[in-house]
Amino acid sequence: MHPEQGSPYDVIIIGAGFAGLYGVHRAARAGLRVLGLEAGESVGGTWFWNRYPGARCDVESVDYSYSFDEDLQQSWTWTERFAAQPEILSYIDHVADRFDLKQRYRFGQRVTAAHFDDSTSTWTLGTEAGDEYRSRFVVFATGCLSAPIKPNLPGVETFAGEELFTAQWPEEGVPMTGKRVGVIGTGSSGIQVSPIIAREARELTVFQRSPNFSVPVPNRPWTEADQQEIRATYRQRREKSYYAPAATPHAGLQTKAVELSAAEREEAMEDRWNGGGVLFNKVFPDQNSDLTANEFVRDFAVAKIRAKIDDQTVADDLIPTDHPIGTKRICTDSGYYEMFNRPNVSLVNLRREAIEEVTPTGVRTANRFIELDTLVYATGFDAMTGALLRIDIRGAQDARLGDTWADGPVTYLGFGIPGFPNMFSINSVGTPSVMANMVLHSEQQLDWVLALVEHCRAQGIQRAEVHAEAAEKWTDHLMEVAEGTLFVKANSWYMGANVEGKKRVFMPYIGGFGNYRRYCDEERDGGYPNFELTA
Ligand code: N01
Repeated sequence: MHPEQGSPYDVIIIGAGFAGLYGVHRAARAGLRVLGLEAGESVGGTWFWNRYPGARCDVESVDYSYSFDEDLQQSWTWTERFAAQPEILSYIDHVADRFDLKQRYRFGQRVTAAHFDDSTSTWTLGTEAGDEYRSRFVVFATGCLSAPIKPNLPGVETFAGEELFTAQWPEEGVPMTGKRVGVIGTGSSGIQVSPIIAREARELTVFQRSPNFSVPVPNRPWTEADQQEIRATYRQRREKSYYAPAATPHAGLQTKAVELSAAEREEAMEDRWNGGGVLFNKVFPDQNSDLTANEFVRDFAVAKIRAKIDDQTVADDLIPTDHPIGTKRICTDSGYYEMFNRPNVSLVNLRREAIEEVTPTGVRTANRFIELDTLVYATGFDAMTGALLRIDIRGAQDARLGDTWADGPVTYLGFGIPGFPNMFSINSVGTPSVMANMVLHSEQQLDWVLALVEHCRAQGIQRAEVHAEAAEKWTDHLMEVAEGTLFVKANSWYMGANVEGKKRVFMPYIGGFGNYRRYCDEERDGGYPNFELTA
């Protein structure tokens, strides 16, 4: 290790995505001695890594952007209703330059170890490059979906063709013309990338283990009139979002599906389907808790999907039957189902014919051998806990986070973990995060954590640690809220079900961003009653 000289930082923030970047800005503005560490070579986080063609956000661009600076908000112009990855990345880059944040970061520094020193109440962080940094507080803004998984298929290392990951797509892009391409995985990433590949490739084979529901993204350029309207009403838009269930200004219907007439339900679903993005998951207030309400939504979606596909036997394979609609993340696509009408695209249903092995030249299933030049893995992430647990994190008395969380993750409001003083995790287990607009969520998270850091500095507090009972209570509450919904019925990544051996617990807080925010406000305004603050 090469320890950095000098006194420890007040706070080190790991990650240069939406959360980390805002945190570094917010901390610097508060006069804290702050350092950012980032594994990538530049800013962007999720949007730095996930450069696959077709990557696009499912929250409207004007909402999925920072609100902390009115000049920034008024001066940036989003070109499309749902922004694509290059535009989001250039926005993040613009923010980093505008607030001069890159100079506060060390890039290419993947943190591999974080150890707390009981005697000095400081953290020492070690990186893959062999460098070492010390800080009073550490903030893990390491992302919810940032630890990609490569499936453990027989022969997977032998493939001699081109191997690509949606989560680590080459910056320079990859030509697909004339190639025989296989895509493994039909979650949001696979569903977005496949139609683009299909347009170029000689042949595309989609390997599907579980189908997902997808809603078409009704993208369009913002017009000049839209731009003016957005600028004039931005503040109100944000005010509506700050305590809204999903941190966007869109409120769902208040009337339960079961209390509406068939015609009213149909109209509401048509409206939300056309609205696109993740909104279709929130047509009715009882849709995610009542199976009858959920069935209305499901039947509507199934009819829409069937209408797009010529061959109804292919449609049978593409329509999920194993989970209530929305209990796995609803995907958003541009021509996914229609793609299966193309002569160069075929679907392999792995439930009927599992992959037996990957060979140097292709994939062998139970029924056939498919020759491939390129194999794309869109196989998901060790969500929410993966990025933290891939780091050797040791808290007070050398306790390992992996051991502490062996029976499932325990946090208080997502931020605090008992036994891990002066450490905060952001957008973590126990927060609405993935269920909400991540950008406003990230602002809320960093505002809260850095207010606590500032409080500690002002009061001469050297050690802040959450009480174990508070974390247990919050974790129980989290599960209790989830158990009142249909979400616990699906084998989703929300439940940790996509990772072998991972404890099955519902990880996000499903009680809504506004409610969650009120809990956080109460803790802060009450002087942090659930934290042990030691001078
Ligand atoms: O990952 P996923 P993702 N053999 O876990 C399959 C966000 N996001 O990267 O379901 C064969 O959803 C796996 O099959 P199964 C969004 O929150 C948003 O697509 O485990 N298949 C599944 O089909 C999203 O939910 C956007 O049976 C294997 C797929 O791989 C989250 O990120 C865009 C396999 C993984 O799907 C994750 O999405 C992209 C194996 N061994 C991402 N292992 C937007 O639109 C795994 N699979 C904003």
